[in-house]
Amino acid sequence: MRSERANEERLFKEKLIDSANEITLEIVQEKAVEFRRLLSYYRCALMEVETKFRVLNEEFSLKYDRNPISSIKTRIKSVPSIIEKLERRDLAFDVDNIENYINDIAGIRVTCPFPEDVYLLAESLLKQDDVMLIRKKDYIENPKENGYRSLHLIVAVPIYLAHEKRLMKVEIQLRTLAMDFWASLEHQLRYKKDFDFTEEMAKELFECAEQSAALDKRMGELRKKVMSE
Ligand code: 0O2
Repeated sequence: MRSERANEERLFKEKLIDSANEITLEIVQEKAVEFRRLLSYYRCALMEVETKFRVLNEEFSLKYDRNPISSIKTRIKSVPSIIEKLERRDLAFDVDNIENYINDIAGIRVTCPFPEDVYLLAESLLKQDDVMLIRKKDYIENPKENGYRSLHLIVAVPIYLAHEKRLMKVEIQLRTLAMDFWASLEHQLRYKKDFDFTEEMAKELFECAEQSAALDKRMGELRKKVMSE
């Protein structure tokens, strides 16, 4: 049942994106200047947050002689995805709507070797007095039904322009290498075009997520032993 619904949702999403492509040019041209300016603010916010993580990585590598960050990826949501999300919420394509109602225009994904690193980084970032937490979803403590794990934070950070300071929202996804491996492959498999994802396959993926979480736990325990030597 669940996989049927997922397929229906996928088809619906593809249709929406197709129709969005047709109207994208027209809409974006009409609001090109303000829209491009807004996206540039989000890019600045991503630079700010990425730097904060790089600074933390530097500090922890000096202090503990190892890096809590394996990789950092940033992305700005694509125009068709922005339009799709607005349409899903019955909102017009408008910079105010985008800023007020869409939290993941700017996204940053940080992967870490161990689950402890995820929480250490999140805690250190949220302690900073220019980082405001808007929403937190802990899919590590409470994994999604399909097995997905990650710590999601929506934060607002200031960007300093020539004549003003603006608060911009950024979605942060923190996860271990194992969680990232699972999520990347799950995404590839689930959204493969013209393919019916069966219930059996969903079960198999869920079991892979459980095994991957068990591996994270074992590696974490091993790390503790090594560090206490
Ligand atoms: P993309 O291209 O990665 O950005 P909201 O954004 O608040 O409206 P929601 O559902 O509350 O929507 O957000 P949530 O649960 O915090 O998750 C959003 C993002 O997390 C997704 O973004 C994915 O990147 C990731 N994610 C969530 N669930 C899954 C999952 O089951 N599998 C995988 N592989 N990734 C997941 P987008 O918008 O889907 O796409």
